[in-house]
Amino acid sequence: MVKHAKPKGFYDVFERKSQDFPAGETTHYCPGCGHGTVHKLIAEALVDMGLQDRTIFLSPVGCAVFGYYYFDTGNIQCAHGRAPAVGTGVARSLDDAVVISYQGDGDLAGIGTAEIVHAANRNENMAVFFVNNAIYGMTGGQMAPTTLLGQSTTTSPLGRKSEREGGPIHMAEVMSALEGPIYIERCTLSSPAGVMKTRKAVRKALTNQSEKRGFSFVEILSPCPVGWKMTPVQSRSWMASSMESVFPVKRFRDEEAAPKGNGRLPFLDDGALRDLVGAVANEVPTKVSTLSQDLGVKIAGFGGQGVMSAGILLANAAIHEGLHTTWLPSYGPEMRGGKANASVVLSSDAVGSPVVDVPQALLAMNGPSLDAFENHVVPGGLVMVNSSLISRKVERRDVRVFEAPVSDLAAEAGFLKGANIVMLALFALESGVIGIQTLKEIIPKSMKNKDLVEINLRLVDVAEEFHGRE
Ligand SMILES: Cc1ncc(C[n+]2csc(CCOP(=O)(O)OP(=O)(O)O)c2C)c(N)n1
Ligand code: SF4
Repeated sequence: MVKHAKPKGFYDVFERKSQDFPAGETTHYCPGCGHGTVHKLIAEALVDMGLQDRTIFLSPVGCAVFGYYYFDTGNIQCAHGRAPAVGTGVARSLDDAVVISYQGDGDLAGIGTAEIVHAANRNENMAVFFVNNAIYGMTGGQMAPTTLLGQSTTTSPLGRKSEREGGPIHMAEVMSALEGPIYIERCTLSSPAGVMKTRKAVRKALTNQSEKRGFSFVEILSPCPVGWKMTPVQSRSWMASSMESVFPVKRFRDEEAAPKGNGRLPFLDDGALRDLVGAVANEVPTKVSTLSQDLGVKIAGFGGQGVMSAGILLANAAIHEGLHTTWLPSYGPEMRGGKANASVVLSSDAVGSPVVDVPQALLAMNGPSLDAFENHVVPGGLVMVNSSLISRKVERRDVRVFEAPVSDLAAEAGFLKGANIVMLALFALESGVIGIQTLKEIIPKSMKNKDLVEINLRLVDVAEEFHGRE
């Protein structure tokens, strides 16, 4: 008896799947579907090649959306068509990762066309397995970019016609028009021989990926018996008789000489990043602060109030104190005078996400900012209010409120534009998150316009005096 074992690249029991389906030992794919075959080829190869622990498998939107139910690897389920963008981020931040972008034809050649073209053009370090079944399987058999001329689908019931729907897109050929990719091959699952060739192509792409040679693209013609309304056997014959003449099975490119090692440049190495951030980041931290939890700060106002530069100063001050930090600007659609806010995260450890949806502290420079973010502040958080421009009171009873007429204080000192500095200095004093002395040290180093250093330092003194009086 021949016993076909499940590759160790899969989980023994598909526990996640069993939440939705009764059996946890089989996949959700229809009988005769090519996804199962391609999954198996990948899972076996990962184990045989010792790559499982390094692999990040990117599943698409499409029938393979639940790839993470099955592959016992790192997994990320990506938004429709966006796996190459996610893969770019993974490949560029984890040097050792084996990045697999697994995509259907709707995902890769429809909604994600731009993503795949640009990732390929940049020769990103990833292996792309493009499962071309000439139809949108998951959503019930609509026409895909790769649907053949004459093929009827639920949205091309009369058969695809080039004058009406355009012709099928040949993605391996599109890839071949780009200089980036190092390996491009089209394979087919129509016969056992085709499956064996696909097996080789999968391994070749994974070898390239494990050696960090660059971008590999394997298009796999794959049956969708259910979407095609055929039996599994009929679907194989149709692939051989129809699909393969439209999509010739061949190797388009194999740059065996592509250098090993991570040929891609990092976006910024540490040194360049430090230069960009400015002199501040090149300094040894003055003290090493610790925070018991990540602190999200939202500084909000209208364009021109300096909320972005206040955010940068806060981030620089945090770096100066040995903390990790991120700064994320958000602008309204207007060029000037629109809404603007800066999200700053301070942490004792690497920051997971720069997004601040639920701030621990809100620095509201004007009324609309308080209106927009008051309710987002965590209970027990701090709300700092520019009472020069905000006449209403904070309605929340579960937050700490500190009001200060920061615009008036800045104007009285002769520099209205420095209201942001007064606000930031008051935040430092009120929260204790960064030292006021740190702020004073950072201002001369961070400000490009040296003429403004003196007045901004005076504004910190103004804030100290005000805080002392309160
Ligand atoms: C942004 C977005 N648009 C559309 C959809 C609906 N949708 C889900 S899967 C799919 C097509 C999948 O087809 P394909 O990539 O060929 O994969 P298959 O299911 O055939 O394996 C579409 C259009 C979606 N989920 N999200
Ligand atoms: S609909 Fe088609 S692609 Fe989706 S699981 Fe079924 S056979 Fe496979």
